[in-house]
Amino acid sequence: MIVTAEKSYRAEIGIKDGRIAQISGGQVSAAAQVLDAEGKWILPGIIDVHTHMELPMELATSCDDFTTGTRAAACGGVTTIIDFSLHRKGTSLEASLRDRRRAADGRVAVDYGLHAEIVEVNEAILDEIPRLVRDGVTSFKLYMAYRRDGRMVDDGGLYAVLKRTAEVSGLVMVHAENGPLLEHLTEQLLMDGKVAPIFHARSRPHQVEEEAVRRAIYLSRFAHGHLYIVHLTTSQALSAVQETHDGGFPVWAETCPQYLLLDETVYLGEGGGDFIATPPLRSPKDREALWLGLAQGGISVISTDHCPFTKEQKRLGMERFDRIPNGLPGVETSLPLIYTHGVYQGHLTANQLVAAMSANPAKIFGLYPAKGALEVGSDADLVIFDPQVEFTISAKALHMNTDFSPYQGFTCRGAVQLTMLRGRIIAQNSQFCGSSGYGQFLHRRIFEPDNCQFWSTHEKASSSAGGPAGQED
Ligand code: DUC
Ligand code: ZN
Repeated sequence: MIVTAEKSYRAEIGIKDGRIAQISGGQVSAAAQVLDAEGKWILPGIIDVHTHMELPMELATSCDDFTTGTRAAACGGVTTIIDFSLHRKGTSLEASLRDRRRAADGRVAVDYGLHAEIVEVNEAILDEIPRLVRDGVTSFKLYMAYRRDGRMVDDGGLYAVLKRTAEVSGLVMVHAENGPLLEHLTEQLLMDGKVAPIFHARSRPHQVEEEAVRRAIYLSRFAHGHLYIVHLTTSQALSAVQETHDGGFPVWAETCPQYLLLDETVYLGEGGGDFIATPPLRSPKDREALWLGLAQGGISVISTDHCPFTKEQKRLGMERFDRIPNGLPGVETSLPLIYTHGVYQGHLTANQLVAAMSANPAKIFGLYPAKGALEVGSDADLVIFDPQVEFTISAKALHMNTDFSPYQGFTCRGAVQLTMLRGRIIAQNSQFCGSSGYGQFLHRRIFEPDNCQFWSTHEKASSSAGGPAGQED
């Protein structure tokens, strides 16, 4: 069963020279090797557009490097990641991209792209934007928080980048949290001796996110910009996005498995600090709103914000919630988790899963239809997925370079059986069998907003949205 963003149907796929050469109702012509996928689904490879391999933070560096992280990605059905350059004040965007490519090239097991991070805005930086877009780096990431780390940009800087980027058909991604507000709330909590992990959530209540999302949208409208909100987590912020769509202005939003599956009560349990991520985990009500947002099209993408730390690394900051390295592992587990909790439990159709995890990211980030599609001419990036298999997540059995999984003990229905990248099998039955360095850097095309207004074609979600069988047409 071939499952794309548009439809599910039975067919055979023929692959030649790393690309899909044929899709037919009957047997494909003379093949050197035949893979039997009877009873299984074939999905386009998952595209995770938000990962942080080897990201240095105040007390620790995220513990997957480009080698381990992309091997784990392959085992999880991910064939493309988009990570970030690490921009520092006083340096050029181009230099930071060069450095990051040096860290990744020759080590990545899946194809990859880079978003250009911008932590300082001036004329020289703005002048780099058109050059980068021309060279295939078409998306730029800005932070409205993280002042202490020197990453926060102010509203003037955000406006300027939105404007310049839209002029050359690029896309601006924002981490939308009000930095000064959350710093104030954090100080107040610390002064009151409130240092436990749950206060991470209290220091960043939904107002911190909603205000920043609304402000970013406001600035984007003023600048005629192209805005993509990373890791959206609350019903209030989602309403801001939906109101903007209803008003006829486009804005794109992603969420992540942790915000769909977990809630803030984990901060109260033993090892609560291990779950610290930014934004924080939210309420069960928010989780429901996010699933609905995905089904109705307000949220276009599921990425992971993969940023793993070991338990030992997390413990480095354990005495104070704001010191704990923030981030969660996720690149390897996203597909089975979203299948189980999204499709099998009826929040999404199988086609909506493929849209959010493969086709939409490919369209938004300039990779479609080479990636994100199963069409003649597309790269043969695909997953053979067995929707019947059950397994229980255990950090020990995963390939990510951490001893912690936020989903430890979760039972999944549906497993990745095989991952193929440009015609080559890179993982099979949870074993990596690709090679580091086979992954290629992707020069991406410009952003085309008219091809990405997914919410306008979405049907309103109904109780029949999902189900184990998916949608066959
Ligand atoms: N959030 C995280 O949890 N980790 C890395 C960066 C981010 O924004
Ligand atoms: Zn992130």
